[in-house]
Amino acid sequence: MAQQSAFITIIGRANVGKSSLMNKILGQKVAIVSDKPQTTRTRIMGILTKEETQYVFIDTPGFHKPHNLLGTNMIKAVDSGMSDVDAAVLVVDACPDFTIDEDNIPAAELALLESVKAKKLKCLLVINKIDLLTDKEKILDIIKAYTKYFDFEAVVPLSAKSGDGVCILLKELEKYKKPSPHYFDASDVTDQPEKVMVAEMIREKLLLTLSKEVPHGIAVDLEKFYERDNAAGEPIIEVEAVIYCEKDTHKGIVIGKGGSMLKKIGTMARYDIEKFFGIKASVKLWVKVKEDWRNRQGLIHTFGLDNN
Ligand SMILES: Nc1nc2c(ncn2[C@@H]2O[C@H](COP(=O)(O)OP(=O)(O)OP(=O)(O)O)[C@@H](O)[C@H]2O)c(=O)[nH]1
Ligand SMILES: [Mg+2]
Repeated sequence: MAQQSAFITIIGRANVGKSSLMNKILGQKVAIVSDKPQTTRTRIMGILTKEETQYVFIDTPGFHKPHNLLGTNMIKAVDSGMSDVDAAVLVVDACPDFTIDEDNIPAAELALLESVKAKKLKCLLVINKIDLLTDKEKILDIIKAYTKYFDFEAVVPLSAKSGDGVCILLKELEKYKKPSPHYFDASDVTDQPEKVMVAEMIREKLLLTLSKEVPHGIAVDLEKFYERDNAAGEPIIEVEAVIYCEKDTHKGIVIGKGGSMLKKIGTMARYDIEKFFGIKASVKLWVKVKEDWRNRQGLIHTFGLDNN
């Protein structure tokens, strides 16, 4: 059989579970996940090759009204993530902290659907987090509310957490494959370089550990990332990273009392890095301040956050 491929973009508000869904589909974590909004900052590809068919998923930042230049870059990444794709998947939360009805759909989702219409994209609706729904009847109300605004190709309620319903989505996505050579090797799972993935693993720990506005103003830059043999002749990955934050007060919080917070973040990140590469790792972290970096395009570029 000739090779086929399908490019599918995953769009939605922040925190609805777009990255969780992509990771579940791939069976591997390629995009970081957290309970804080705006976790994903760039377009991230996830690749699933099943014999002659290659699916390329594009995980995008949560759609929101930007408050700084980084946010503007993120919205550009959403827009370009919707270009040259075979279909879009709009992910919505089955259990938001407000009641969904036809007159109460978040503005961000309506704006995304307008973009989908303007680009004449085919779009599927995924209602995520159904594991949190005690009354499954609510799914019908959600479907009614969203289908008022768009003629979706399919509606799939699922749980990216448990995996319930994910295979139904994959079955639906089969419709969008087209004869085409594969763009990636069958063994590839993402387009992200290993160095970026390691920086992201560290940022994920910062997101999980810190609160309020501190984690949002953080960027992680890998200064060193290499493999060497230790004294016993075993391979070890050496990671040296700088955590940039926006204020001196934030720097103090990231370091913690006697360096306790930084140590905790380093240990958590080392665990993930060792699991991912299957060998030992050493993680050294520094914290520096770059005031208002989220409004400085040069720094946004240095941190690799303008891939749109
Ligand atoms: N209970 C439950 N939680 C979920 C599910 N999917 C995602 N979550 C949680 O929802 C939160 C947000 O998940 P993400 O995958 O980071 O969401 P996102 O849409 O990629 O968010 P941004 O990158 O900020 O736009 C995390 O705490 C996830 O663990 C689900 O199916 N059920
Ligand atoms: Mg995400």
